[in-house]
Amino acid sequence: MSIEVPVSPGHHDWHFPAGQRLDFFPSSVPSYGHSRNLSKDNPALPELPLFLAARSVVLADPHKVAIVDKTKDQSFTYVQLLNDVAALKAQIQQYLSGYDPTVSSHSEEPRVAFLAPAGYDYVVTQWAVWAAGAVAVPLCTSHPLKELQYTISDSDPSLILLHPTFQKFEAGLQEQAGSAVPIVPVTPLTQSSKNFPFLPRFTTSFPLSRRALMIYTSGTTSRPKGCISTHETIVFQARSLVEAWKYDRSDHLIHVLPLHHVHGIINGLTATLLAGGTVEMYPKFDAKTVWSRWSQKGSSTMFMAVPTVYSRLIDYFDTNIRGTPSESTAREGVQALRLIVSGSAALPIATKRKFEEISGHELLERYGMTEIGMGLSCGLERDQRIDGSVGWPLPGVQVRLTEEKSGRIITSSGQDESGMIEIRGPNLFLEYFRRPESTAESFTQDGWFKTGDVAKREANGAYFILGRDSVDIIKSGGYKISALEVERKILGNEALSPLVSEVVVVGVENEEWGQRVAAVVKLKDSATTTGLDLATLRKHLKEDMAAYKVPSILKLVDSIERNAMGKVNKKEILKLHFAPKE
Ligand code: MLC
Ligand code: AMP
Repeated sequence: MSIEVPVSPGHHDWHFPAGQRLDFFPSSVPSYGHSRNLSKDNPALPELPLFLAARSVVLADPHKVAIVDKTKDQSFTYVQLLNDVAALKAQIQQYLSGYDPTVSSHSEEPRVAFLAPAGYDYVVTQWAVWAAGAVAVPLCTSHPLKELQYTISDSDPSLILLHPTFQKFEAGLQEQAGSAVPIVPVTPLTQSSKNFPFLPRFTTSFPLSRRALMIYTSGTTSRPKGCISTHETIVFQARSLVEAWKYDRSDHLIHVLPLHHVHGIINGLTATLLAGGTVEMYPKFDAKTVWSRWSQKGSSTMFMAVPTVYSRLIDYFDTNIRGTPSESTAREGVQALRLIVSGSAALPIATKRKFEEISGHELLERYGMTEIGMGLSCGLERDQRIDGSVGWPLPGVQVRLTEEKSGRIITSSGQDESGMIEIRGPNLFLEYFRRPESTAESFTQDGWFKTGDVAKREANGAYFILGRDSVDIIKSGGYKISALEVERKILGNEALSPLVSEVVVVGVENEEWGQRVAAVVKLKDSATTTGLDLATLRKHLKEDMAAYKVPSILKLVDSIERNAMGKVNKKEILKLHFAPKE
């Protein structure tokens, strides 16, 4: 069975009572629930804040574009978005046999996993899952089957929605999920040839304390955990950014980030749509495309990315634009943007400076995490952007530093001080899915989330990230990678395990990537003649894990140093094998 999302207005006949078209009555947009005695079966949307915000955009401007889908080369209005969401939500509900989010006796919301390319179909799917009161589990489009299968087995979904782009995974996902879990192809949506003149019906919302989103995140354990946020959390996170960075309806975001992490989902998609702006969505970052769009002065107002993306944009400019006739158009185009933000990893000051020389923009740096959304941010005003600093607590977010060993709270003394960052506020996630112990361990007794990041706070209250407490967490290109997971995958890989005796994975500092994943490998005696090269290691590992987690450095060694307890000191390994040459 397939979910048929209607693409022609003909399927939406019940949306078109004569004489009440939006075009003619923009200030009094009819909503079915109030204006007509229509069948109760008409798809309706719960009054979630995001949907209400979208409705108010439609009321103000029925033609307002929500999404520009660059793969389809089509634009989609807010009113079409709400209608498509309502239609898909109704169909999702049919699969969630009898689940009703308004009934509080449901202790666990059903999970709906979905795999869709970044674009309009992704947004409709995610919003429709939210409308159905289920937990959206966005799968990563660059994951190989085995990693998708892990996410499926761990998130235990009741339904999987699969975009045709990823049809090749259907059999493998079905095998993992079992025959009781339907895998339903979602028919891609197209821009309607006519307008959608009516808003869907709205009904009272279920409680916002219900679980809404599950994002897989790596930690100090070897397996990624599902981090669950509620509707309340998501809306709070997005509103806090809207307030701090002043998103509004005139904003147009060029969105190039993956949509299985908070940077892309919350900062990019949700906050912009909550503010009534337009999101121009690309399936993947490409420096040439971004420069070409920026060169069309005034066509976008915002851009958000990880430091590696800025490094790529600088390289592209230097190689292809600087000194050419298009240089001034490109510079003026980017200069006209309102806001350009960097985050998810430390922004090297050299990158910040080079980008500023080209664009005139001093990148706004902020700090966040899957479990907290965004916590700290430099200000919109130029004098609130400090080199190397991630700024001050965002609206509604509490931040404190504690002493690493004792847990003592470091009170502001008017002096520079450093410690572990702890966060509290409505921005915090609810739990790691079905991991009560990990959840409990990650909070202090008084409800502060222990981020594992170490920071310095200066006398003016600005925070500077100094690094992570654990060497087992690597950040490469903005992705968080567990060194332990990579080690386990190498030792467990069918082709590699006969060759590898011991392996240690570390993050090696790198200007472009932040860190690169490096594997220090001692081969088995039997394998010393065959050897192992980086290409072979990467080829085999890419079957088991996302390419971004796969080591890009391989160091073969005769022995791996251990202390008297048999433990590896990764800081020593880094010094020994990867210290910069004098
Ligand atoms: C890609 N590769 C990576 C990588 N990304 N390797 C290490 N680390 C990464 N992040 C691999 C590719 O698989 C490829 O391998 C090779 O590197 C070169 O690929 P590419 O095509 O040049 O790279 P590209 O696909 O363009 O990706 C680069 C990137 C991407 C920077 C655009 O990594 C990216 O989108 N990063 C953003 C991640 C993100 O959104 N993080 C936010 C997490 S939330 P091969 O072998 O095929 O050549 C969070 C909280 C917060 O952190 O604060 O925001
Ligand atoms: P993730 O778990 O993928 O959400 O990654 C969150 C982690 O990214 C944080 O715990 C930090 O270590 C890191 N991070 C996010 N933003 C910044 C930043 N601006 N500077 C340094 N590190 C950052």
